[in-house]
Amino acid sequence: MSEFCVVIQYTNGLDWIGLQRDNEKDLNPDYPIVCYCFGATRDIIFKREGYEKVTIPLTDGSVLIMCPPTHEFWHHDIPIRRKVKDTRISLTFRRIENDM
Ligand SMILES: O=C(O)CCC(=O)C(=O)O
Repeated sequence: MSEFCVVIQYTNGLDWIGLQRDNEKDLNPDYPIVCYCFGATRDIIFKREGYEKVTIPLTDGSVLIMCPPTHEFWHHDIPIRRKVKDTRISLTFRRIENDM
């Protein structure tokens, strides 16, 4: 078992991540996914069929913890925000079963 960190830089509000969920087969389903946020505020939007969408502004210095079983049911995206001119960086930690 090991942990890894993905670093993403959003240069400005035109950088985005499409609708997805973290359900890769090597992800350990018993551990949370933890995301540290720096820089510009960006919204993360959680979506699930039959439910209202949930929008969370990820501000500078905030920490988003996605506990299981969030990803079994909810997708998320970080949509374009044309008014955002500043850079945002996120560090996302995941735990996997097998070494990469
Ligand atoms: O940049 C973020 O805050 C989250 C990135 C993300 O959605 C992901 O890595 O699954």
